[in-house]
Amino acid sequence: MGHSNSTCCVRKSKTNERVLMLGLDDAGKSKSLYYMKLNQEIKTLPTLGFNVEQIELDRTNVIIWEVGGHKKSRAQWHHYYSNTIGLIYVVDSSDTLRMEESCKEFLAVIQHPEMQGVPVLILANKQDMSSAISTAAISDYFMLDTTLKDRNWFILSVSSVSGFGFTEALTLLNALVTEFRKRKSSRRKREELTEMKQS
Ligand SMILES: Nc1nc2c(ncn2[C@@H]2O[C@H](COP(=O)(O)OP(=O)(O)OP(=O)(O)O)[C@@H](O)[C@H]2O)c(=O)[nH]1
Ligand SMILES: [Mg+2]
Repeated sequence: MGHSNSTCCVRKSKTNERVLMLGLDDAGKSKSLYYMKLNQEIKTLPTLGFNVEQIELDRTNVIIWEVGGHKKSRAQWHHYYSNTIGLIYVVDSSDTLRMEESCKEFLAVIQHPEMQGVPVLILANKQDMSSAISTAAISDYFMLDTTLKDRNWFILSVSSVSGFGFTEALTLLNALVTEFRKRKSSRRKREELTEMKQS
């Protein structure tokens, strides 16, 4: 009898972390979310409000919030920013007419004080379409090397019709949120230490 102090059998439970999925209407956010969750293509309707799904990654359970991308919904995006550990920004790679609009919305999100330093995974979606532009072209358009220089980020070609790219998307998301969580926790420890020294 008695309480075992051994740590060999203690499994750390996974934490639940919030990831935000944004992008213009019709970019393919819902279809991407459910490809990540179910590993299959599903039919979607425009998102009124939000969809929320839990996905189990290697180290973390992420709760992905997909918020509708129509103009009216975009005004609500900021309500979802707090405690976000990762941003998935979905771009319709074939919608060159709205690339500037997408870029403008993207900049507004990443420059918001609550989104400072949050890692970003950009899904260059609809790569199955012949009119799709490349990740390099999107990176140039969004000037990612400059706009995201304060954080970790990746841009990835995907198609939420064929499923191309989603295995890698989950691996990258896992790496991004794990790294960010570690940095957040060591920053918190440093702050606690400073507070203790000052008191
Ligand atoms: N060809 C192609 N069509 C796609 C792809 N992803 C999404 N679509 C289509 O694009 C349309 C919009 O997809 P959704 O996933 O609903 O878009 P959304 O970004 O969630 O849109 P909102 O919720 O309204 O903001 C649907 O007709 C999808 O079938 C893709 O990778 N390839
Ligand atoms: Mg949607």
